[in-house]
Amino acid sequence: MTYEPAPEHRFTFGLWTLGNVGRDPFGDPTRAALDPVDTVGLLGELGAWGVNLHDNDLVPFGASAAERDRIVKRFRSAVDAAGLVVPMTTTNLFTHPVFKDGAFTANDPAVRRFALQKTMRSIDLGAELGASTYVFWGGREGSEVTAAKPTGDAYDRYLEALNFLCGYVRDQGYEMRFALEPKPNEPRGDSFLATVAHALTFIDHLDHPHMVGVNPEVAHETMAGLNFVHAVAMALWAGKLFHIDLNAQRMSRYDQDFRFGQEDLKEAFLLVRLLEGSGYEGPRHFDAHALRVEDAAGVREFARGCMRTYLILAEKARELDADPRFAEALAAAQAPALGVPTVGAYSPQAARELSEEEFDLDGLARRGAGHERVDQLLVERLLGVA
Ligand code: DIG
Ligand code: MN
Ligand code: MN
Repeated sequence: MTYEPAPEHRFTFGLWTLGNVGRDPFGDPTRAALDPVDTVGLLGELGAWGVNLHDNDLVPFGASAAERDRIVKRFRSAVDAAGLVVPMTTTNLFTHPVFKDGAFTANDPAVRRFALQKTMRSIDLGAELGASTYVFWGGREGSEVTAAKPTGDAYDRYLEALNFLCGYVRDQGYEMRFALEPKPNEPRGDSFLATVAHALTFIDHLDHPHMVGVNPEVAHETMAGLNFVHAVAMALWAGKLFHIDLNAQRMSRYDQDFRFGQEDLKEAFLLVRLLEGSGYEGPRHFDAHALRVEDAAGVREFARGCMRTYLILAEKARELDADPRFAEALAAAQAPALGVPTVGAYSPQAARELSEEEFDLDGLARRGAGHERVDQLLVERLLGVA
């Protein structure tokens, strides 16, 4: 296999990823900004399927309607010329100082109303570009002083905003679903939708929960010290994996947004194996950027690396699952038995039978679980010695 990315792999990048200029909290940009049209051309060359964007990645904040239309028309033709699609768009509700205390959860109602207005316009842009998924990352939706932002009220305002915007999409007749992107903190001290679990709970309270899913990001659950594969598996189990942000991250550090596979390779492998085996047909979106130390050539290397690593890991997952020794090890670990119902639906008879059942507890306690062999075979596959 050549590991050459192609559109059928559904790899996407945001304009902000290849266009990352290398700024960090302690340093100025190390790279020139990229014209979105150039980014689109580069993605087409590299074999990506699509390109994503925040409204202001393309249309500068405060641009006139005429300027906005000119920019969008130019972008649209570049996307078409490169043979790409725009599967996802989102709103920048975090850069402008007006959002310093939040957007949908700003204490000031005028800021909240402006955030909704900006998002409606950005949703219109997404629909115009053909996006079927609209992401909400609440970068500023959080607090540093808990007492200054009553948390229950914040959830009420967040819910009100999402309900209003679901109503807007339905009213406009847009074929669009929303994906909430959790993150535990940064830039705010603590974010309101911190993890996939927070987001799934929140979705249940919406007027139209079927319209809303999640966009889990590797770095974000990892920052919180959580198992990202579990988070994605729960989103799939709930039928709510509408999108995914792939990158790499070391635990308990600020969001690093590293190249996919740059850190925990086993977790990246297990994630690719889960996605490829789950029937998930959405974009494989790399919300990541080249290291600040890189130049334009390094940015290309970064983008190629994200996609190549994904394809290599997908091949290794297929090889592992085709290896009879692995199937044998899984059987010895009773992995297939976890897929068998324990008792099935409740009935008085089932309860009676269960209460009369006897167990060989010592025998059960003595039984080895066989997990070491499962993991060693996986590790040896990854190390290329299988
Ligand atoms: C950060 O991880 C966020 C923003 O880049 C964007 O709103 C979203 C889309 O993937 N991810
Ligand atoms: Mn991130
Ligand atoms: Mn993201």
